Amino acid sequence: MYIKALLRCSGWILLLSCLSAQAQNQVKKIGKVNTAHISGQQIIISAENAYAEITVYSPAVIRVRLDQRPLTTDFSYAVVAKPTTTRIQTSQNNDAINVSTDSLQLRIDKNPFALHFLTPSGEVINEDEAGLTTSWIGDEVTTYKKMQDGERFIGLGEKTGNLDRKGEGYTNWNSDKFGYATNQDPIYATIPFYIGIHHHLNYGIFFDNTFQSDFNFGASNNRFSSFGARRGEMNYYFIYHPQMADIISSYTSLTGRMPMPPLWSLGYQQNRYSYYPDTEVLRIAQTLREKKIPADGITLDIHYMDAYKLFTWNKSRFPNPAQLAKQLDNMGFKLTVIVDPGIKVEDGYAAYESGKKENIFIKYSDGQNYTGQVWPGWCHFPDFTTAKGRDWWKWQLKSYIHDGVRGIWNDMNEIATWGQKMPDNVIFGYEGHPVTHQQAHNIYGLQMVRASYEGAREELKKRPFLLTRAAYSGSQRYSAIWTGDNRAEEDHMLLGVRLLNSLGVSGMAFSGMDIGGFTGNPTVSLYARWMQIGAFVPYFRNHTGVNTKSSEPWAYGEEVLEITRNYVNLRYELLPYLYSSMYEATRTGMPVMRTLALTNTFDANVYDARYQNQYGYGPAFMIAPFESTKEFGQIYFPEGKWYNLYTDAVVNGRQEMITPLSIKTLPVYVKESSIIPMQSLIQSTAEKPTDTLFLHIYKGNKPNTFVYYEDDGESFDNEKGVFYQRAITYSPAEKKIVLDKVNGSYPSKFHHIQLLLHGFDEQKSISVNGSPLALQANGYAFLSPISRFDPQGFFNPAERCSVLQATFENGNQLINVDL
Ligand code: NBV
Repeated sequence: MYIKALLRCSGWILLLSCLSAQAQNQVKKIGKVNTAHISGQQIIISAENAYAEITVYSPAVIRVRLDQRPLTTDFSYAVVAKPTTTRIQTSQNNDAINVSTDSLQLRIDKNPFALHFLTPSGEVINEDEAGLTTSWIGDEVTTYKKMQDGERFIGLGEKTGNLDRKGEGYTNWNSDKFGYATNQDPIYATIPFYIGIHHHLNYGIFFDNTFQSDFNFGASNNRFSSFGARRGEMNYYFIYHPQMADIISSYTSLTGRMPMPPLWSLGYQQNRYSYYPDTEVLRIAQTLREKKIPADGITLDIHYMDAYKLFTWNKSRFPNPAQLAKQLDNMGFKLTVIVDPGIKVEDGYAAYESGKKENIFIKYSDGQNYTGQVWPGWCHFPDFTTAKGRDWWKWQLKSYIHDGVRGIWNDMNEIATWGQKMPDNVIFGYEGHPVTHQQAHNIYGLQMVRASYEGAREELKKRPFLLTRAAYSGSQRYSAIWTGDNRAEEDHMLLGVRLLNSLGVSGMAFSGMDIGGFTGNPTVSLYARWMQIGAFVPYFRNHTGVNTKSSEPWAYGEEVLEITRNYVNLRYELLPYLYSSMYEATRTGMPVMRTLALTNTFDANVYDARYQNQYGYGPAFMIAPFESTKEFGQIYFPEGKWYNLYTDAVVNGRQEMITPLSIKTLPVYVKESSIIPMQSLIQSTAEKPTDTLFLHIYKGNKPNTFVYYEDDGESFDNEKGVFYQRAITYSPAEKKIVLDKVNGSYPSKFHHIQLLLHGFDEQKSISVNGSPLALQANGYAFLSPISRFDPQGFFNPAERCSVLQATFENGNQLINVDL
């Protein structure tokens, strides 16, 4: 009897579990809309198999939430914006609900549920693929979008491969990938935001789901693009603007923008894994000064610690860190140190004891602290998803700031552990709503840099510099990012350019790569070319792995030293331009490194494999990077007129050109009508330039405005209006250059302005606020000749730019220059 009952019962259990296993293996669709309520800017839908909430965030941004369970209040580490009051129109009939803003329309089909995003005039921007729309397989959710004719895809942050991601698929799961291959995926960061481009339209989609996610841009299918995640809600923001720059601006208004970085972090940074002891660090600093390579930073890698134990110093290598930091500071260098999240499990080790006592480590589901192995051995890891964990970290971090450290380099925060298989049943506090590793993994790095930034900022009371390897959307609010353990190979250098360009369109404006390559040793020419490119990336740091050759600028011979000096010098002379471009990133999210697709979105050539590495450095420059082994390079010049930086020779746009290459110069071009502020050469940002701002203007046919920005470069007074900001406008039609009146209360360090006019050959004089001023001819050179090595030279000193120049006083009032 008992056995019979048991058998019957187990049969039921078997049947039920069989049914549920079957359901897990079915594709479940949303089905028909049962009810739809329009309430203000929100539409709440209950459908056959799912629930939806659609919210208008702004005229250009609509959020879509879908789940199999009723939707409740949710939470995001990435999104910092709330919906803004937006004028919308809605209507509803049996077939559809229509929503329109001033910028776009959304049609929600009712049977079955499907979304269509349209321009105000009714063109399809993006729509669900009929028949597939959004569906679930078990808990895994995916949204399928119709692949539009000729559609291209860019973005998704730090993803390898081509600029145009069409035909590829990608996974987001922050991963430590030492010496990654040029097509490896995933690597360190998750930025689930991409831009789709077709038929003169472009749009952005930000899929805010932190579980492992997958994007498919037509990989192994010819029907759809899709995005989905292992679990969690379908939760995306649809963004439409006619211009890509505005899409990036809307995306960064959702996820936040970078704060103004400390000026020193834009100078050259020297690093290796690892410089020690302290005398070696000082020797490197001293040699940079002696060899006249301008530099601002030295970074200490893991060997500064005692047995890799965080928040300690190896006392035999660094007996007096505060004194070292002071000595470096006196020489114009700032110190950055690496921090890893792993806290060594060792009785008596202060950070371990205190972390244990404060109970701030992540735990298995049974409450035991999770232990994983990293550099110091077995470690526990702080829970950065709780205020308590972050506060603990902030408090620990203060010791570095006390010692004079100004930069915090956050490594291994994917979390990376030996074995690379952190268990899923590790629990994270998630601001009071505990979740598993599956949900917290991709945001661990983001929360770590949040804690590091806040801790350093609180203690320093000035701008700290933060660098991170792992990231999620929103990391830009706290930290710069670098692309991890690249290889000292030609194709890796070019991949690095694409990674940074992609990070740029994905909201991460402050980025860098290991210049020179992390694993292996670059050839002499590769080193030289990489250093040239480095001068045109936002975070310019030379770094190399343990057991590699020395990688300082003098390690590759005299000629390379001169080449490097030339470009680092140029970097420093261009700091007013770079700083202003960074300011633009803080205001609008516009990256400093700009794929040509950003402003030439519908020009097929910019996606061509031959030209996809070309990029803009701020609004004025186009860099054409090539392998150092090439003797000729084919360059595409997009629409407009382009000046060769070194000679001022003009090339008309919309054409390809083959140009001879030399390792002495990196091909750099300046867009017509550009406005480029420069300063005299300094050896570090601690040194003051002369009090003349050199303002280069390139003759062109297009009106152009550049917003010039200055502040003290280190404090937060800029947040209180203590800055110097002025729009500089060049209007070719009116033959005018206008320096608008200054905003802000910071006094400029430049009392004079020297105008340098490129391409204005006929001009004899100008008038400044009505007073005539004669122009002087000048042979201007952006680089010094490397004459010793090439007397007749590729870079011929005779081939200088012929500029006309005049100097006048700088003041805060409007300055009107008539040409
Ligand atoms: O801390 C050592 C390295 C560091 O130099 C590198 O930049 C990081 O990406 N770190 C990884 C640890 C592991 C290196 C094999």
